[in-house]
Amino acid sequence: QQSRAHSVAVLGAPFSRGQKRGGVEHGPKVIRDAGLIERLSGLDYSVHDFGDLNFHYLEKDEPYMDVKFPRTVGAANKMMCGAVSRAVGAGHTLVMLGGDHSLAIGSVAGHAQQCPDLCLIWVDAHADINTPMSSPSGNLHGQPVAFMLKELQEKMPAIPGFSWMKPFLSSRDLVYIGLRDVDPGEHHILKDLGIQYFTMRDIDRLGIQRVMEVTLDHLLSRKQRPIHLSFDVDAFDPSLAPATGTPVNGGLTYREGIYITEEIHNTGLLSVMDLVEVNPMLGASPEAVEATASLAVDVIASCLGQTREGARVSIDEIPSVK
Ligand code: 4U7
Ligand code: MN
Ligand code: MN
Ligand code: MN
Repeated sequence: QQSRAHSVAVLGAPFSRGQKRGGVEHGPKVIRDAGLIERLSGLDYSVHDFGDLNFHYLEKDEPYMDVKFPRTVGAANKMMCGAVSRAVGAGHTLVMLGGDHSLAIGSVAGHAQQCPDLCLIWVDAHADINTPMSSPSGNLHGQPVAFMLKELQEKMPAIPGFSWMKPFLSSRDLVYIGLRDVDPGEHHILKDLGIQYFTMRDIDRLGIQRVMEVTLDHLLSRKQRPIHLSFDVDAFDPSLAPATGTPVNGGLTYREGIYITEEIHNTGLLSVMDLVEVNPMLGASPEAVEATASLAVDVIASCLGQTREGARVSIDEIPSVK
């Protein structure tokens, strides 16, 4: 655990076939350009930038049922799974930069290969738990959680491109935070499986402090185990994160978002995080794109120990008159 805490690996995932809007494949570049590597190095980590994965977009990839680009998304996630598994196996804390949220299938699957007892915190406006049958859009970025859950196994058809994986996560090991746009089929699944979730309304009622207390208690009270954080930037209010494909009004404030990540850091158990759905082609202006990317950097830095009270330093690092 100690050696792990001192080495952070960053992996870019320029991929967009989990949804229809172009540009989200440039997410890793704008997040790096906003100063990610420098910020993490400043937190006293040895930072390993693994660069970007090189995904292949298959030319012939007909929809299966209504699911768009199944083989392309399946192959990308197979590659993602291997890369995340190797990085975690080598002892790094991993930061995955998306790309669209379909990539979480491979990211969490690869993490689970090394840490079968992991738990998952999904911060998002959306539940991303549609099955191919319940999905209103056919876009795989709205379905990643359905691929992971053991309890949904018999509701999932065999999708071409995904034969390399099988479900690995129990629904009790997952908590959602920030929900405010949940499809009817998704709501049914959440209730049916008794999944722990906090909508924006719950945050309004309970406050973010209580939400994090219940979240961490739910996941960690029986035993301490590795945390996978999958953070969709659209969890934030669109006024803060405008450059994203599926914005929904009434999202997290800056302070709520950062409180979530500070609490996760304070557990000492964060093992892998995804920061996804930053799309620089969708900001109304260059400033809007920069604001979204810089928010993404703040979220990641806060997950890795940047605090609002300032860093602890030894007394001889502080300039004095004598
Ligand atoms: B994201 C949606 F129908 N639920 O399935 C769907 F509203 O990764 C949106 O959270 C999914 O941004 C959004 O297509 C996926 C839709
Ligand atoms: Mn979302
Ligand atoms: Mn999402
Ligand atoms: Mn989105």
